[in-house]
Amino acid sequence: MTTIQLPETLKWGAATASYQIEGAAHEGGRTPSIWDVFSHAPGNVKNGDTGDNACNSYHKYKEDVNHLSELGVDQYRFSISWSRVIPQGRGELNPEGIAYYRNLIQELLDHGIEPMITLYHWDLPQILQDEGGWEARETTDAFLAYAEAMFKEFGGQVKKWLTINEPWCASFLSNYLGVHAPGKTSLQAGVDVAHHLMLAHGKAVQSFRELVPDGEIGYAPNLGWLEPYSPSQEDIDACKRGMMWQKEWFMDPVFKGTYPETLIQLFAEHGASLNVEEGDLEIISQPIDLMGINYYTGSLGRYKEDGGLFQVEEVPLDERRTDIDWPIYAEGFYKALTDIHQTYGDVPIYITENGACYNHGVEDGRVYDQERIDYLKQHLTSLSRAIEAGVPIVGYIVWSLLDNFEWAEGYEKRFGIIHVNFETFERTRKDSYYWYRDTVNNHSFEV
Ligand code: IFM
Repeated sequence: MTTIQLPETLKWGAATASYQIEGAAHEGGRTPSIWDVFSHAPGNVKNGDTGDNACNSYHKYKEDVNHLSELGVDQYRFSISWSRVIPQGRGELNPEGIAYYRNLIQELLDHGIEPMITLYHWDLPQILQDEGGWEARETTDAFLAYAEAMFKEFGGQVKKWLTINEPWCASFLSNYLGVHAPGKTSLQAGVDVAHHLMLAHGKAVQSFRELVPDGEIGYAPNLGWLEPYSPSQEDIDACKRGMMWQKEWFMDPVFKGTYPETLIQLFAEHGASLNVEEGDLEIISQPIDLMGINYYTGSLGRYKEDGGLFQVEEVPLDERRTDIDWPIYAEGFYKALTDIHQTYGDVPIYITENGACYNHGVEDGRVYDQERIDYLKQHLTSLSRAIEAGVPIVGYIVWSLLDNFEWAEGYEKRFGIIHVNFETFERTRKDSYYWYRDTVNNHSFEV
């Protein structure tokens, strides 16, 4: 047995997102988001699942905060449903929506848990989608107004903020690959949405400085790791191109004020142009206070002539995969973190998401999810090595507190450390909940 010791100063947390847990889709003055419309259209989500009820956290938030409190975490990362607080997308605030988040925040603070708010975790009000959604530049101003309203409402109590969750998913996965809402399949739409999300991020950061001067703000891109299949230059270059789509495309504009030329050209070869107006990159490259990283998986990458846009195919490292079929690659977590540090410097890093999908059910009141514990141990070991290597990691936030609506996969895929019965909404703490509680309390675990 070896003890993995993590710094006493490391902040621990658990994360969720509004559409995935709240339910109450038609209550409290909320209007539909793009995910309501997308999930209700046949064929988009497995088993026809929707987020109408999700975990019913809208009504059960006090119970959820109690689970967090007994878990012993320092922070809870949740997102605000834009269409719950501003039902028309722009303009008037909805007092019931505001009250819901105000109560949640107060409940957290009363239990000594620091709230961390994500402004955009993919649930754009449908009313704005009908006006062009993120493909329209005007949506960045609607987002700015929404962000400013939230800073004014909650900035007095909430000091940690994230603008956009996983901009790659909200742009390319949703508008080019068509897997997520709004389900488009146009590369041009993907490129436009990606740029507008980053512009919206920059505008919100600018305004945050005035409205919450004592707060900290960042964003939370997702990152996988591609390890070259062989030392051949072809495989190395293919991996670089593949990584660039998630890494440089979404990080260079923030940290360097540029987009990677290689991808601009590649997109152009496939008929999509990057439309940047004067001043956009200055806005996007506002200094941020914290960098969120969402890491789940990695693979070997091999050059393939007909391997899609980037001519790379993913080759799994071995047979180990989670129940969502994602290869497990904890070494890639270490490599991704040290690589980000080397490329972008000393910005404080939060792991804003890391976790595993295993679909265990409840047996005699217990959930035996040793596989999730193993996954977390492997990834926290990599995290500890990255900290030792000098990467300024300040927090680790597990995904997720609760089993929830896993987007296009519906309710079958379970990421929670707490099991949720989606008919009764009963919560059952999994073995991983107790393991995480001990790890959080001791700042260490055994391997
Ligand atoms: O459930 C999602 C989350 O909303 C964003 N990051 C990845 C998670 C697992 O797929």
